[in-house]
Amino acid sequence: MMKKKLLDAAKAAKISEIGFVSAEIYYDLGGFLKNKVVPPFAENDLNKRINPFLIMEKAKSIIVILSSYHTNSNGEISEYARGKDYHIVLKEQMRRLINVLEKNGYAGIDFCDTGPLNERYLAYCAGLGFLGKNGFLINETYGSYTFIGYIITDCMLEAGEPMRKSCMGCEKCIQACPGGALSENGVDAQKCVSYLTQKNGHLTSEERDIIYKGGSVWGCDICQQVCPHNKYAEYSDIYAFSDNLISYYRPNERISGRKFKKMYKERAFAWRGKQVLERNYGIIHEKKIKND
Ligand code: B12
Ligand code: SF4
Ligand code: SF4
Repeated sequence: MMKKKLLDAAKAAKISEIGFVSAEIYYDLGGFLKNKVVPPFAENDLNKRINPFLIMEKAKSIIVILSSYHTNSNGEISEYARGKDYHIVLKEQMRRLINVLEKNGYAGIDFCDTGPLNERYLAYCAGLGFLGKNGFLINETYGSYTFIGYIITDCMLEAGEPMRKSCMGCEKCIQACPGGALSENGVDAQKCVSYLTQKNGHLTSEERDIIYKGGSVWGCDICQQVCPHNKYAEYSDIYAFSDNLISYYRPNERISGRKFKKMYKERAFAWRGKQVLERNYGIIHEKKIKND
């Protein structure tokens, strides 16, 4: 009954996929994470990363959503950041599910990207996809071009089944990665273009070189572009991700840092500010400029 209502609301909100996980302490994830370096932007406290009861004491289930952002576009801004900021979009989508929960006397707390639990793990457990050697949760319809969000709720919902399969294992992603960030151990964030284009402060010459090789002013899509599982990935039908795209950024001296923030306040590429973006632009275009 509740599931049907949630599935209907998810369809109306254009959520690409929805799944369910039981709320428990995820000891298997804990064992996996304890041997990994905590990457920048991730929660440091291992207990918080595996325990949903620290967020909602009476949690029974977790609703996991995928929202596809793939479009037929090219550019120097990574695909995930070309449309409206995904934090805003998924929050709005999840609000519609929380309304259904609340109308029926239940509570829901939503997260996308910034919460402590590991989102790829939750999506995997919910049966929404399998894991790639590039680190991604790969969905059979939308490939890896999806954002993940989750709602912790006190409503009991029957959990899904993990797919228990993994990617084709061709290793094209490992070979193509410009920073050599991918290995059997997963992603080394310190060598990942995506992280380096978001890093502020000083960059070493090696780090600048990795950004140059990546050729992107923000984020990186290379390990997704080469993946055979993305060959037939469906395009997004979520208007916020398919329309009004910004795929290139050019430095503009006439725009102040404050104006930049205002202009791009709903864009995920703008959170580090104008200087970082223009630094990246300089790095990827510097050789071209020198040769002109
Ligand atoms: C920190 C972070 C980063 C860091 C570090 C990336 C990394 N791979 O660790 C940086 C800045 C580099 C980054 C980059 C990107 N990120 Co990021 N990032 C995160 C964040 C906030 C935490 C990730 C984390 O804890 N990493 C630690 C490692 C160990 O975990 P993991 O790779 O997330 O997932 C592992 C576990 O889930 C485990 N696992 C999965 N299933 C199972 C099952 C069992 C039984 C076990 C034991 C383990 C297990 O295997 C996974 C792969 O190693 C998450 C949001 C979140 N809270 O989860 C988003 C997230 C992973 N990022 C996302 C995206 C979109 C990106 C970029 C594509 C952005 C871009 N285009 O530039 C790149 C992709 C780089 C890559 N190849 O992974 C999406 C991924 C969506 C998807 N379909 O997979 C997420 C989920 C955000 C979101 N809400 O959608 N990111
Ligand atoms: S996002 Fe780019 S740099 Fe990071 S692991 Fe993938 S290919 Fe390598
Ligand atoms: S490129 Fe190959 S090895 Fe990498 S995730 Fe895709 S199928 Fe797996």
